[in-house]
Amino acid sequence: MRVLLVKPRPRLATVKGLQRFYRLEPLELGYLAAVVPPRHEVRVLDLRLVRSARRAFLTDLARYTPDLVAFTGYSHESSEVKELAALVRLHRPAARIVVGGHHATVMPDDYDLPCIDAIVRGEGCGPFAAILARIERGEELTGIDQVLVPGAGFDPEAAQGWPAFPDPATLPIPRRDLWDHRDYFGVWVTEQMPDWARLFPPVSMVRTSFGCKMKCSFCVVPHLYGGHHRPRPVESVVAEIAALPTQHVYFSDDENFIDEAFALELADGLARAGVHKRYFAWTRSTTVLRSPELFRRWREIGLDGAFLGFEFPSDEELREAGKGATVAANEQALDRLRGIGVAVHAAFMVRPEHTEAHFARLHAYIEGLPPVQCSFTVCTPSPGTADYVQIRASICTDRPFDLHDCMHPLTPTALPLREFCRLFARQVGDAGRKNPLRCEPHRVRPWDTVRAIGAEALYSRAFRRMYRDYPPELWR
Ligand code: B12
Ligand code: SF4
Repeated sequence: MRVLLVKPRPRLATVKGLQRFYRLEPLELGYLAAVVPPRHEVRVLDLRLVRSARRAFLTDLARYTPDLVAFTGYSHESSEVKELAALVRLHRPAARIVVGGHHATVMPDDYDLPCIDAIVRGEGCGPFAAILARIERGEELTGIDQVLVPGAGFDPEAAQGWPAFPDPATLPIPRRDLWDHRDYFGVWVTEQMPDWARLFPPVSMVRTSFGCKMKCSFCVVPHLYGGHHRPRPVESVVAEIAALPTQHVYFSDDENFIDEAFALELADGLARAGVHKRYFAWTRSTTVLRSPELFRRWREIGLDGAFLGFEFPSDEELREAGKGATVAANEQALDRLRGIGVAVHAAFMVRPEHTEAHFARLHAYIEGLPPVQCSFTVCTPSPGTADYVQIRASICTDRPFDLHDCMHPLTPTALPLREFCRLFARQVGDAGRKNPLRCEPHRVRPWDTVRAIGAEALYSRAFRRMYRDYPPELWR
């Protein structure tokens, strides 16, 4: 069999803007490829890499003539996935079509369509291997764990609840030989950035664990993994990192250090194996404050940067969001990380109901912080959660999944939408000036400077024009 694994090209300018800073490996497809037996051929088609996604897709379909086409997709990519699946049905009617990924997990019924043969929820390796085996034997795809079959057999009951995650020790090492690692990069800002350091080095993505033990009310992760944090075996992660073709590693974990014992063991394992790489990881302020030694250890072995969810500039809002942290804790964590030489990427959220006064307060708060990279999202409940069901009646667009990038407000904004977008874009632009690269003198490669300025301009424009993604009657 010939198996084609496809990562769609996003449509939203906001996501395309983000991709100018981070275009990370299609790791999910590397995992799936790893369970395809060697007797079959497998190919990864990453449509983010091409200018004309449709043309590239149709060309690949005609040349590679796959027997099975499998798509991954976030919610904002779901319409694109459906259209590509319909093209497969039209041009290669005999090929089987499988969808998986985040949208399939949270909203499987949205993929209950005649152009799709199987919808996989949750971790895909086991179900995908089972699907391949069934197709090879010419059998039906019904009755496989975590797999829903569209059409008359679609089981709405099975689409409820959250799929169980397998033992992380059973997962394969992703196949990175199916893409060119030089196509993937991330903006790499460090404290005391060395002169002429590469700003956009090639980056690999590695998952060391699933889930998070915390239960922030706005976050889908506690739903996805049942409130558990499940690490992979340390030896397997060390071997994977040691074999990476890149020096820079972006961890795709939800919280890398929440299990202190595991994180320490991993740091020691990497050090013992003589692995010298640079790392970027996601964490929370309470973890940083609880485990200062752990972060010192990680700094020693190469931790350059950490993503820290500040979320809101007031304790009241943090309490309401169930974040379990305070403004003071966030600031202390920032100081502590900077103090040991770890650059912080502080993430903030705004809410659709925010007024000019909220934006002004957020602005003033960020102005008062020491040099720090900042990013912003709009707090939007995740499809598939009870919070989402609650807001569903007030969703202000008829295509909420297409706009679910955590940057487009889904419910009516208190400010006129165009004004909301203007203030949001201004906040993004102004916060750019807090970036350590801008605040402290560094010699940056000229081409990297041009690239960063261009990326920032496009990103900011995407936010300013975000209102155009809604019907005109909502703009004012
Ligand atoms: C790391 C990460 C990122 C990274 C890298 C993403 C990338 N690959 O380019 C960065 C920071 C760049 C990023 C960006 C964004 N992200 Co993000 N990200 C994550 C995070 C934390 C982990 C995703 C990951 O890569 N996991 C590792 C891989 C191996 O696991 P996986 O993707 O789950 O894949 C497994 C299964 O899903 C399944 N599977 C996947 N595809 C398929 C396909 C088939 C056929 C089958 C059978 C199975 C299958 O098997 C896979 C193998 O194990 C998740 C949260 C989470 N825990 O899921 C959010 C998350 C996926 N991101 C999200 C969003 C919204 C975004 C952004 C739009 C912007 C934003 N505001 O954060 C952008 C969009 C990027 C894009 N290109 O579209 C949302 C998606 C919500 C939704 N309903 O779609 C999530 C869930 C977080 C959230 N806020 O709710 N993200
Ligand atoms: S700490 Fe982060 S990953 Fe964990 S529940 Fe809160 S927001 Fe989600």
